[in-house]
Amino acid sequence: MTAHPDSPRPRSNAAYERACRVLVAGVNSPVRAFGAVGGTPVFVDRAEGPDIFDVDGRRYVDLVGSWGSAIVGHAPPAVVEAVCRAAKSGLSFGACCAAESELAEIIVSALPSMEVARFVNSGTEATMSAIRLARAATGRSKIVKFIGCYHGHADSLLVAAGSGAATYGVPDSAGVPAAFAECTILVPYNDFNAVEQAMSKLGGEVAAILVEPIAGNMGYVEPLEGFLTGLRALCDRYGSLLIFDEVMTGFRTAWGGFQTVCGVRPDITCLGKVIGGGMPVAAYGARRELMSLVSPWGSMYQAGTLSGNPVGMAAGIATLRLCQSSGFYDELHRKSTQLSSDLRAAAANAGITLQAGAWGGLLGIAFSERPVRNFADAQACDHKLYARFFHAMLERGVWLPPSGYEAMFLSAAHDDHAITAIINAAKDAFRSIAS
Ligand code: KE4
Repeated sequence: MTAHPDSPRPRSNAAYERACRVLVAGVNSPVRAFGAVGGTPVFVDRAEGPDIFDVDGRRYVDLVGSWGSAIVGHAPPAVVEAVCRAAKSGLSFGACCAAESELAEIIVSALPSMEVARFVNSGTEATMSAIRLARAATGRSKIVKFIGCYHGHADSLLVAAGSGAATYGVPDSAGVPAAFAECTILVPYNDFNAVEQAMSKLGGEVAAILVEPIAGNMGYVEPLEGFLTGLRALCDRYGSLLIFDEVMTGFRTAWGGFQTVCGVRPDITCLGKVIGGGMPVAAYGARRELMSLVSPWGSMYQAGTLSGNPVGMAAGIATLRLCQSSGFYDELHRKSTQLSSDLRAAAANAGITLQAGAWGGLLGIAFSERPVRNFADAQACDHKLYARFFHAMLERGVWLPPSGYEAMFLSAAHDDHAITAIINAAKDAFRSIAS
């Protein structure tokens, strides 16, 4: 049975009609509108552990996890309790509080490349600030970015972006001045020769190379052997800074981030999602000498009303404390690699070739005959088949990302029962879309 994208969810449909009267496309972030998979967005009532429940009372095993924030599952009691306790003492002070230092101490202790951090409220703010810092530190204006990587919606980064923009087939966003795009050099992900050529021409003008160490916004794309170390060497050769955007991979692929796995030390790291545990918390950071340029220590201005607010800090501290439990990431990695392997096998049994990969709690699939190495490969995947698979899984109680350009997110709450449910649904869903 391939479910009709609009299978009866009367309360969701009514909620969506209401939302469309006052919110752009009824959503507060484009990917949620189901534009890439068709059908009407499903409205969530609540979430708990590995599960999400819609307003029509249906239950789903969730593989979006608030796009990575919910790494210990939804509404984890220890985190909810910490948030409630913090909230009772005030929601935001606009002044210093010890919780900011406590969360920063956990983060910098996990990342050898980071001595000093600055909290912001979104991944977009983190990458935007990191780029400004690189420009302030080098006095240069150009940034090298990889086609298909998504770093939030700062103007200079919405040039051949991945994620939402790519999903809508609009790699360049309206409203981005040409002058901004001219400061951004675009090269294909995993194409070291292309980066080397770009740097040989413009390296002296490049403030930073910005990269997702595992790309999670054109599906799931791992760096080829030597790619990240090569970027490090190029930055050293031309005096540019290396920025790792670990908003998605940070504290998800490993304690600290993928930099602790690949052994490449970036100059600046951007974090988000997991470090807020679902609350709007993100950060950027670097060695002290670089961060000394940030206001009010230095002349690079960056600020934020709600940055470091006590409730977000409490959520982040409680979440990271749970991530520090023994074997946390080994178990996540075991489950996600097993799941990606089982998905590949289930697809093959239905005569479908599926690419699938995983690292830590991050995984992804692609309907493609060959491995996905860059954005062109990602675009060549069968996104229509992904859309059918999305709805077939939704009808079988599994909530996948509503776009083939997204990655999937496993949590510590996804126990064997939840993973078995995913695989059983997938076996049936692959058969239904293959017919
Ligand atoms: P936010 O501004 O959405 O907090 O973070 C932007 C960002 C930065 N860097 C990376 C590597 C990211 O993946 C993101 C945001 N991720 C998307 C998921 N592909 C968020 C989902 C959405 O846009 O609704």
